[in-house]
Amino acid sequence: MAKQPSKAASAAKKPASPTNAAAAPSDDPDFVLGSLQQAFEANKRYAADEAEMLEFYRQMLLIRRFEEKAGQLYGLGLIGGFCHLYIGQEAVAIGLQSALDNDRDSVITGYRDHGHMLAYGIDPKVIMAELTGREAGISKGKGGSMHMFSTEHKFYGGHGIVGAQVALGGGLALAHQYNEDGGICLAYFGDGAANQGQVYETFNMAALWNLPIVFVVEDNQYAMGTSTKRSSAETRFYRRGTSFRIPGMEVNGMDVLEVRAAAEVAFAHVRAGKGPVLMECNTYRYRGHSMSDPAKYRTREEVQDQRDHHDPIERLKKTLIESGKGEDELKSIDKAIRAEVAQAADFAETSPEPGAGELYTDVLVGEY
Ligand SMILES: Cc1ncc(C[n+]2csc(CCOP(=O)(O)OP(=O)(O)O)c2C)c(N)n1
Ligand SMILES: [Mg+2]
Repeated sequence: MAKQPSKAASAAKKPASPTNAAAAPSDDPDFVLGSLQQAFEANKRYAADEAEMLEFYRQMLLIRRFEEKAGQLYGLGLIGGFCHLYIGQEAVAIGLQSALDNDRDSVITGYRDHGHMLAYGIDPKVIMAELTGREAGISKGKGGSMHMFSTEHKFYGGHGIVGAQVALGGGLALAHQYNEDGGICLAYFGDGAANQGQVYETFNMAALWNLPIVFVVEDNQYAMGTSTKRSSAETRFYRRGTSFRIPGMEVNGMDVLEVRAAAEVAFAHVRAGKGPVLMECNTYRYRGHSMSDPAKYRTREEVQDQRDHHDPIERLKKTLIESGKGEDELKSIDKAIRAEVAQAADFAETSPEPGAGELYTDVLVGEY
């Protein structure tokens, strides 16, 4: 039988689920790509109180100083393997993760993952010790920069295979739905990963099964040395869920209050059982793709322009000062963070390496 025009079937508006896969979600005539965007646009900057703003400021600054220090330790040869810094993108992780319910929600990301871990308030010492491959590291020094994990926090990595975390995130969301634990999954990926096939397989299943997941494209404008303009036919990534009937949101990822406002709208939608959301956060990485990137594909001026005119920490600082905070108080926050990061680096340099026996642990899961 030929496919019916969708309007004729408007009565069949049942959400699909793994156990109810026969209902056709495309029979819902009400899909509007920008439905959530409208709600978000109406209230685009989260009305944070002073304490919240200071906390966002402190958390973003912690990521910035931590990453600067990680860059130094890498230069000194204390961090092996790859190391991808998050400098410039801080507002994305903080704006989104500050809105999560850490008792039930899960997070998964790619290899640019230090900031997402710091956003939990995890002690910077154990994250830095992971970078230097020490026993005290959050993955006992065996994960390193790209493969950090904390099941305790429901943080599921840290993944080096571009785009793989999106499909795994779909699995996490399915587990939330199956276990009826009320949690949602936040799955981050890059503009480059957005061109991976498995991303769209996941979109399809997530929409079909109404999974509780927020897909976040951190569009930092480059995938290694390739700009989005050179690699992507559609650079407005929020539109890429359209054919799966996933509403899209377009967010300034350089403004933590804007990201947080978008998070409120997206999370409420997903938590209400209305299925996935695709959020594009427009951002910029100041450093190279990884520590070994000479960054010849862009000009110094381009980077400087972002630093001078779009920096997320400076933007929030301006808002704080306009609301009456003194520069001195903000400086003292920076001083305290620098001291905390210096201590984390000392710890990471001086704590012991894992014993040889660790080679045989965490390799296979036990019986279950
Ligand atoms: C499946 C796969 N293909 C290629 C690579 C090599 N690779 C590592 S990072 C990267 C670029 C990804 O860029 P993007 O998704 O924009 O994330 P960003 O690094 O900008 O955060 C590539 C191609 C890989 N790790 N995995
Ligand atoms: Mg990118």
